[in-house]
Amino acid sequence: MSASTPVPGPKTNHIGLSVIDYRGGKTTLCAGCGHNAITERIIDALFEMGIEPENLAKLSGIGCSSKSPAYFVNRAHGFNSVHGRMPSIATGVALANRKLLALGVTGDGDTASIGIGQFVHLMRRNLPVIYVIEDNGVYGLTKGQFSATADIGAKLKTGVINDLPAIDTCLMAIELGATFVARSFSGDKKQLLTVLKAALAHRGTAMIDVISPCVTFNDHEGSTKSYKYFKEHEEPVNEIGFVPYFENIDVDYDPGTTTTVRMHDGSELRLRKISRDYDPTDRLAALNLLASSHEKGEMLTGVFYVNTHAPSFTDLLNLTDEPLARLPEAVVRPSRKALDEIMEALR
Ligand SMILES: Cc1ncc(C[n+]2csc(CCOP(=O)(O)OP(=O)(O)O)c2C)c(N)n1
Ligand code: SF4
Ligand SMILES: [Mg+2]
Repeated sequence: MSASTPVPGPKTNHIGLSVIDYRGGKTTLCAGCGHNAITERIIDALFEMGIEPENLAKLSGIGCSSKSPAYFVNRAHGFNSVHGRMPSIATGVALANRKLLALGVTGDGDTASIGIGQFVHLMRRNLPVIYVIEDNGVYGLTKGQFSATADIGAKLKTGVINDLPAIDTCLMAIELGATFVARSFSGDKKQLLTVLKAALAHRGTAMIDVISPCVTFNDHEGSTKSYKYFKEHEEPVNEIGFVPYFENIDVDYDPGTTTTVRMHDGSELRLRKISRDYDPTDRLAALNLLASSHEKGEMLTGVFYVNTHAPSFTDLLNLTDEPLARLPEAVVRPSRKALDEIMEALR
């Protein structure tokens, strides 16, 4: 290269940032942990969608998975809550400042064990939040006990067999009212990235259960959440295509086999049938699909359900356009006269 040849800079997205702007601290998780691969995909998705780092609120509970937000987008807001309590914090964030993009990262223990009560209420509210479960079937941080998403018959390294049925967080989320529900695999780069980008374009609860093997405590023979087992048994129900609103939407597809969903920001999600004849906009069909897959022991992935018409929690509350957190005191605080009248009425 001659001295005058300009050196190309890093690739930038449509808001002029490079992928470096979406990185976080260096991971302290085990090498090979599925959670690290999910972090990489989250970074790629936020970069490709051109999300403003300062507009992002990263939320989590406690667990190896809940440490993940420290490893992406340093410039974002962040709140690492108590074990299983991330939904309360996410609700506060989304209501206090509706302009922020709330992204929760949690574990299967954080969500389906200690946090299940919080999880169900978050799902039924359809709060605008992206809720990613890094699902390894165990409590990784506390040395690998079974979590409530462990499959019946799965075996721990110690030989202990799980004889309780698994909670299916996707089935629960659809039943309760979440409006974008998907399952993916940390080892499936393309599918996971596409699902995350579509979730970023959704305005309602986007619940994504990502199978994420724990290489230290749950990646052995007898585990149903190991890399080997999931690679051999994963069955995608649809091929997922996503065209963001800022790209040419005019791409060919076959309407006979593809369901196209227009997302809130104008992007298009295209779900092409693979083997099954089912419509991901039909809630009952999605519930049936997941319930029957349990009977057969199938490991389905894909976008199971999407509904862009249901009102979100913030729509129902009819919040002001100006974020509540930014309203001046004169607007949010009752006058002295109004307070005196209230006190008088209570005498
Ligand atoms: C109130 C409370 N109870 C128990 C614990 C101990 N604890 C920490 S993390 C964890 C489970 C984490 O499992 P999961 O959410 O699946 O995350 P992973 O480590 O597998 O990613 C438990 C039980 C705690 N920190 N706080
Ligand atoms: S213990 Fe398991 S879940 Fe935790 S960082 Fe290591 S591999 Fe990941
Ligand atoms: Mg776990």
